[in-house]
Amino acid sequence: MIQNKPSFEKNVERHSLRKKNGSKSLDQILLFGQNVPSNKSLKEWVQQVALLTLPDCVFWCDGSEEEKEYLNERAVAQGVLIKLDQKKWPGCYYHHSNPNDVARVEQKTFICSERKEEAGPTNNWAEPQEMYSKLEEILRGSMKGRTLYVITYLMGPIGSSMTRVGVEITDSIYVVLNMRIMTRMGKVAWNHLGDSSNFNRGIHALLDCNPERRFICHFPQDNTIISVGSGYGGNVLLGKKCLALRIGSDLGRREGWLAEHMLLLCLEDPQGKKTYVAAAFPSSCGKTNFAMMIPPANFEGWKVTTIGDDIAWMRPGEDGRLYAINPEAGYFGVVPGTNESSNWNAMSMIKKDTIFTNVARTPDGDLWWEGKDNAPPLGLIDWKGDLWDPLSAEKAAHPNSRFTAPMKNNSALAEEVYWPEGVPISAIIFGGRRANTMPLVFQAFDWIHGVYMGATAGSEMTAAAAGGLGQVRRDPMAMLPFCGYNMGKYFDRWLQMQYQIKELPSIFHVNWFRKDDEGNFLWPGFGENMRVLQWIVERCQGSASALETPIGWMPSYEDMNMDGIAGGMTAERFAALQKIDPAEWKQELILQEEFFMKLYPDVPKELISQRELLISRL
Ligand code: SAT
Ligand code: MN
Repeated sequence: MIQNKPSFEKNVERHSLRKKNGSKSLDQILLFGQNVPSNKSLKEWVQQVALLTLPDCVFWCDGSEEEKEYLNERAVAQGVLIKLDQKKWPGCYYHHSNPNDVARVEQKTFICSERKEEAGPTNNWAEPQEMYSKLEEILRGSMKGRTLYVITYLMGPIGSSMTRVGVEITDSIYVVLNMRIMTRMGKVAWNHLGDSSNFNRGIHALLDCNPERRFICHFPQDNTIISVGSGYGGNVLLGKKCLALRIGSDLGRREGWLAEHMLLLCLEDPQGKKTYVAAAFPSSCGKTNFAMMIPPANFEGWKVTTIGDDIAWMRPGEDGRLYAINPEAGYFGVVPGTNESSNWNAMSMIKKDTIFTNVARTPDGDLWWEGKDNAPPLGLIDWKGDLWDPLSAEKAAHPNSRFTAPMKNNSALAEEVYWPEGVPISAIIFGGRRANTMPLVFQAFDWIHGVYMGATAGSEMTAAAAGGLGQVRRDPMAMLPFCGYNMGKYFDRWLQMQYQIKELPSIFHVNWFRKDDEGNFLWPGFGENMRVLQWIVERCQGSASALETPIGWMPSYEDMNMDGIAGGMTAERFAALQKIDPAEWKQELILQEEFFMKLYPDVPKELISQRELLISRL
């Protein structure tokens, strides 16, 4: 068991919990932790959950360094984490997940709003009381022999009026250590919460990790989340997709703001002028790489810094502009393909204090993944924990293997990430992974047209969600799996923004993934995406020109800075990248219509007429 007891384990407090009904065992709960917050509603709720789940002890996480050391040791002793070679990977740990539990499960994700129409046709809905009863049965006694951890955390910068408090109860030490990186956790959140009972209530129980008993349920009317049967990030780090997006979008609907699946970056031009950009891409389409981009060598004086890589909360500011914060404090990024040239910043960031999940490792504590700089070392152990055969077709690292790294280790971190009021957004970018149809870049004519572009965006499915790999599906604003209410109403919320904001951001669409007839990518991507960003920024500043086309404003070859681009770029190749193919657009419009039909009758009429206008222009 644990060799070195932390100082606070010596002064364990014994706390008596009297049971209301004569169910077995729990008379005493051990309270770990140097401090316990004084908040009465928080304590009462934790007690209720403990009486239901019957853990051996309750551990109140205070977020201290000492606690982190203790939990890491405890996780290693339990076999949940493997300590990596600390010379090569200081402060880094490794986790194998259950092979049946490696991605978000959208079929098992529910929005349990009071009425089915509130969840809308794109979400799974369940009647809230039925779901509560079912989950209560599943949770009953589920933490026997285990520790119940209480994670009090902030989504948002300290001192921000946008910041929300969440409390996640979990019996997974892996979740605690990840949440510690992904959020501002412990005392800082107790202080922010004070005596208020206004916090998101999240319960997570690992159970036996059985896909049959895996449910990720949201109760927006109660600001509550219950997730059982999974240990995978997106399903169990409840602050992230569950609170910051699904519950968050619903809060935004009621309160007049937007919770978005967007990265946030700051672009500084050689004159020192800063432009803030928000960009929505579906999971595993390169958001983290884009948010940490290093401009090509000849972009002297240009600087990109990261505010967020996954989630943005955006609200109208007093000056009439749209302000955004990143509610998170860390990155949960896809590992395969990360190397010094694809993402130098991420490579240096994940060298310390990082938790790796489902990459490949060696018995002596080194790591490897597909697309890392070096050849696989000998004796590699694959993501499932088996000796890897280099001749086999199996990947050594799971395609959705992840790093969890604190944002403070990102050498390109923008100071603005700590600003309580957030940053004013000038450009919003929508994108997806499309082998055809979608040009490299175009700009919306106006806000409504831009909302239509986002609402009809499609993308090929990736390994971040179980099933459907490679199929194109509509993924409006990259929010299909994350919108906590009726998608048609969500489009309305976007349209409403035009009345709340005086200086509306310009809206763009990008596609880094277009291919030629032989299946080769037409665009080099990664740092070269800076060329597209430059045009976008100059469009916002009114200094770049563009051609009017049926689908929007487009740069000509001359409008783009192609000096020194990797692999070269001829005018012909650029034309292929930007081509508007009538046959492909015909197909696209059919798919859009199918999607709108699915959302009927809640698609705003403005968007239907945008589609008609597009047809007539084409
Ligand atoms: O697994 S997560 O949902 O957190 C990441 C993603 O799919 O975007
Ligand atoms: Mn994401």
